[in-house]
Amino acid sequence: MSNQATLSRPVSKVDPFSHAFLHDPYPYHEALREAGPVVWLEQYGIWTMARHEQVRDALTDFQTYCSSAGVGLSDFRKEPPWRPPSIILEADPPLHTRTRAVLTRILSPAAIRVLRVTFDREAERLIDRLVEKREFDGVAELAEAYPLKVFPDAVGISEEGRENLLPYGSMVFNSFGPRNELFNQAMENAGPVRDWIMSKCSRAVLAPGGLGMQIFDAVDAGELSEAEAGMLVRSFLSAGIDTTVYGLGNALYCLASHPEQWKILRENPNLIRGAFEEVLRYEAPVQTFFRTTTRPIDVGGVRLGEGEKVLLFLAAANRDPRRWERPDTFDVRRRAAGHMTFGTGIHGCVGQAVARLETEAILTALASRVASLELAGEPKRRLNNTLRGFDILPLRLVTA
Ligand code: OVV
Repeated sequence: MSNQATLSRPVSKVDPFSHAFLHDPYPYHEALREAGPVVWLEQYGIWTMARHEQVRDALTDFQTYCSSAGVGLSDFRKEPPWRPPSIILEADPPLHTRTRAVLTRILSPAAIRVLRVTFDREAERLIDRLVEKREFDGVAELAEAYPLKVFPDAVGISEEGRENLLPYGSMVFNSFGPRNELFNQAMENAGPVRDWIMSKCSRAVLAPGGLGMQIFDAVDAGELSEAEAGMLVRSFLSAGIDTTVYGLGNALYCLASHPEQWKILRENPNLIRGAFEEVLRYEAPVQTFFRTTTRPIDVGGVRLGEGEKVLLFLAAANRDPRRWERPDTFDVRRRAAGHMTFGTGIHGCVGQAVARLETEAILTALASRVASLELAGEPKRRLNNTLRGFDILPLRLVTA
């Protein structure tokens, strides 16, 4: 006979990867938060956490909630991963500690200050062009165009073939979900896309001085093997593009659809940094990550077993009324620090300063030139098993 906790565990029939959920997740988030501190998803036979306290606690307890069994639905101990696991994202200490130290150094505040010069100049150039154009697609012409220029340049990869970067990101982030239609679509051209990515990860093809070559410098210093360095370049190319594309797109959407908030930013450009944090809280470009339990654990009176998958709803934690006042209000003056979109703990986003740099560069260039930022048509969503954002975002810029 099952024990009391098992009998009383909260359950839900929702599919967090269905089109209905991905189109408008917020009512489902609320239902999952209200169902309990941890909820059993019958459809997948996994747990989920949607409250801020439990999501944060799980992310902080890397010994109980491990990453080495994969941070998607698939359990690497039960089925082979679709690609060799990331040696930072899908790793636990001590491997994670060693690889993380290298990327933390390469993405340090001093390194970001060096990047800022180029990132600001490229943002100004692009915004000048778009201001002249007046109407354009905020996804293809801005949210994609800018990260696809500045980040691969910073890593130091060739111009040729960069059109493979977004399809690869789509593969990576859809693969954290179930083998559904979104996954299958993303994987349609997987072979050539994966081969191109891997061909860009070796010492021989990376520009001297770039973020990629700096990883290989750590080989010479005895911190990594040559193969590990290539795998960390792969991590840059996996994690560094789509995340910022969706984040920048969501920032443009939030500001275009809240004109009073855009006005506040124009009048107080010092609020731009906090405004991006609010975008990340309110429309999280990364909605979820999984962990796997390494031992039985009690969560708010509910017993989880060992080796169980737990879906952490970062985006639901970001709107938990237990943590936030007026959680469903987009407010650029809010103190949004504490949102879970970059995660937290030892796996907290190592590239978050690059993400902030990119968005601040674009929003600063916009705020100094543009009086109004308007939707010029109906935005269209691009669904993804992990990411939330747009396929098309018609925008109109009116100069000051
Ligand atoms: C944070 C993140 C997302 C996707 C891929 C990776 C990391 C990676 O390390 O490959």
